Amino acid sequence: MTEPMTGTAAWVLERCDELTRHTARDDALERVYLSPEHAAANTAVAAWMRDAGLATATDAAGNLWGRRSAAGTPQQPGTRGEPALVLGSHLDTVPDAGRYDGMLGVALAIAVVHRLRGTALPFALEVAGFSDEEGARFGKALLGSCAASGQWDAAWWDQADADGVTLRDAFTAFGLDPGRVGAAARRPQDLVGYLEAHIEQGPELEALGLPLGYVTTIAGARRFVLTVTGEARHAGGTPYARRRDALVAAAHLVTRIEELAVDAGGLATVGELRVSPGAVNVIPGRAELTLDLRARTDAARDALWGRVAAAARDIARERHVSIEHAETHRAPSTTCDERMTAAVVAGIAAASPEFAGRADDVPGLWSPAGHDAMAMAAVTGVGMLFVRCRDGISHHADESVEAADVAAALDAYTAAVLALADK
Ligand code: HGY
Ligand code: MN
Ligand code: MN
Ligand code: MN
Repeated sequence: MTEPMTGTAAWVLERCDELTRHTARDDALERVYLSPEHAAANTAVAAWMRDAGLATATDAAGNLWGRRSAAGTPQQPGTRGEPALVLGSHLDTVPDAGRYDGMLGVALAIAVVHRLRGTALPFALEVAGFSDEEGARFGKALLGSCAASGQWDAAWWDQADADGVTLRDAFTAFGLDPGRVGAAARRPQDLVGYLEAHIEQGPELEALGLPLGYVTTIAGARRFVLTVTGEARHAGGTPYARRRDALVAAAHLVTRIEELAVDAGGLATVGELRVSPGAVNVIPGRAELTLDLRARTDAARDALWGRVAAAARDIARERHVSIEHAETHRAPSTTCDERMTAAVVAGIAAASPEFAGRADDVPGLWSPAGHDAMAMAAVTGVGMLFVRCRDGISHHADESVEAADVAAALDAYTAAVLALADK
């Protein structure tokens, strides 16, 4: 089969297909931070970047960068003295992932660079392939972009994965020096702004019958590990009056969390539940569950957490167990930058026949899904371009996009960069 022309939607889709090869499992797509698959994906994407005329480098946190100068020549990422517009997204995935969450944004960014070859710009252009947006391995999300925006917290080093490997040990095993993670931080004065193209991961654009939209604000999630401790006892010999069943208590908590979230108009997800000792004839003595909380505002999210914590205290008392929590991630809700967003809107309006230049018709969406743009907002203005995805499905192998929408996104993304270059 002939390779699609670089800088086309077909080429972008082909890259997303190719990246599915770098996975920890042969039955699903899973590529987590500091894994062999992460290294392999960085190698593959770096080759695509160089082919697009970028010089490439991996930074001190495992993020992949490609850069061209304002004049259009390959230039070492992070070069100072010539501020850069960064086009980025992430290369890591959740377990059983779809192939477009993150990867579409990186492939689109490289395609834009292909489109702009030979075009001088008033700023350098960098493409970022962030290394850990999902937080799937260590619990803390946005690790790659937090390092790139100078927000790394030494408290994260001891967070461990399901096998007990700490972030610090995984860093070293990957060939990175924990002591140098600060070197990944980009300076505000070296950045013009940050743009990210991403699938919507929701149903709004499909409901509107539109291929593209821009992002107004991005929800900041708070994530916790809740540990329920009861008492492991014999399944036959222990009467109910003597039981302190950690799993039954956790089950009450899970359904109560959903009731509280629905009442509050927030979003709560218990994504993982580990029970021990885990035998059919032993009453569970311990249940550990993860909790992801989001809402339209940080205040609403925090109020929801307060009610969840109170419910946990009530259930602990009623069921004679203890319920402790540890917060593993917290990100502030982010409002996208006016100038970056105006460029995204202008790009969409100019590039999509649905809008025929009418910027006012371009839909602005709240993003309940988190993105690397949230971290990059700490050092530069951010703008996001959303691409319709079928039925809003994401974090699932059935994630899918229309080639025509990807073509519209590529045109719009390129036009947005040129709008910032005032071309
Ligand atoms: O969880 C999220 O919202 C994003 O996909 N990391
Ligand atoms: Mn995701
Ligand atoms: Mn994503
Ligand atoms: Mn026995």
